[in-house]
Amino acid sequence: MLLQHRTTLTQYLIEQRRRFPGSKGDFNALILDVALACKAIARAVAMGELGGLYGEHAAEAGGAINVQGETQKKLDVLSNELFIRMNEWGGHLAGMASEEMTDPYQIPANHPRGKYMLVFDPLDGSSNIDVNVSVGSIFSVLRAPQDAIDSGRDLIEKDFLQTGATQVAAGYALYGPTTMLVLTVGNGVVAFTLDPNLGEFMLTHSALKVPEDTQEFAINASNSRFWEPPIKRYVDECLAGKSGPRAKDFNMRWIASMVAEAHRILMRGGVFMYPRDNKDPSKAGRLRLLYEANPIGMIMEQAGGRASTGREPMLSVSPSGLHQRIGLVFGSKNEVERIERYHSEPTPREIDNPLFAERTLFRD
Ligand code: AFP
Repeated sequence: MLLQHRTTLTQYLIEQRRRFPGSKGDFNALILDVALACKAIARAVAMGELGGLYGEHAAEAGGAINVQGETQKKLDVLSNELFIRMNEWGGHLAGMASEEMTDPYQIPANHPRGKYMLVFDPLDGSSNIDVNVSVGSIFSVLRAPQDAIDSGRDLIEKDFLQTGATQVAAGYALYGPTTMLVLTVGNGVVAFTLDPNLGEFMLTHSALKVPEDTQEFAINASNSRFWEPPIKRYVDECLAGKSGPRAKDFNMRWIASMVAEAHRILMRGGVFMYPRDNKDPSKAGRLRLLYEANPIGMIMEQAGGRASTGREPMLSVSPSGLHQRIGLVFGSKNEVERIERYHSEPTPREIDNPLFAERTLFRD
């Protein structure tokens, strides 16, 4: 690969920064620190069993030395530590929040504090680690409240409870056959592929757009008995294919690693559903709003797709808690809008009239 024909992540960020002449470069430096954390996680994931970093068994791996020179840790805990270590010292953050930490992470007193907040799921899909299926990291950048920026005070949960529409940037790293970084800074969606020889993220996809239509849906069908009627109606119509109301056949995918699903949808369209269901009525969904649904939602909307709870746009949801769960539907705009429409209209009662049964000339 000839470097002179490629744009690096650093170059892309500097070119984007020129839109804001007054900016000091803090934001760019933050994104580069996040990218470094993702590169370190990519190396740890790539080591797999050789690094003794696999999921539940890590503790019994005999305490082998991990990539940080510390006692062995589960990979998702190590990924969290990498995000913290790479981002706490730069002076760009007022604080952080992570799926792996109950409370907000306060920037240590020996480091300066900045104006952004970093919210992340350091390793999403980690139940796939031991079976070598793609996993990812998801991150969201918010602006800290002005009083926190002015005073340098510790952050509290409430500071993070901003709607997804206020995100300054969002992205994910995908640890797959290649390591990729997908990013939006509010001006469309771009993707970088890690050149392992240079250790640089190189721009490989600019102006990514989610196709507005699709014939591919993703949902964990084993939960179908718990779905609400609008989701059941949508999936049944997809399964009915050409002979049903959609008059076209659909394909189904379920990787159980949302970052991999999101990337497939970003590249070729599709619709992802992890809806609120009645499997566990105490849970408003499986996925988390602040560090999964909102960042993926910003990426999808910036790429011309759509992200929704099924009933309202994801990015307008007012968060009620740092680890709030929520039902999530995202992907091709026309499909997500159809699902929202099904949630807003009465579900046609089950039509079991024989007149509507499958017609056949051949007796059983
Ligand atoms: P893990 O991080 O626990 O593997 O969960 C992954 C995830 O949050 C998301 O990435 C998947 O889309 C979803 O859960 C898979 O859920 P099911 O295991 O219920 O299919």
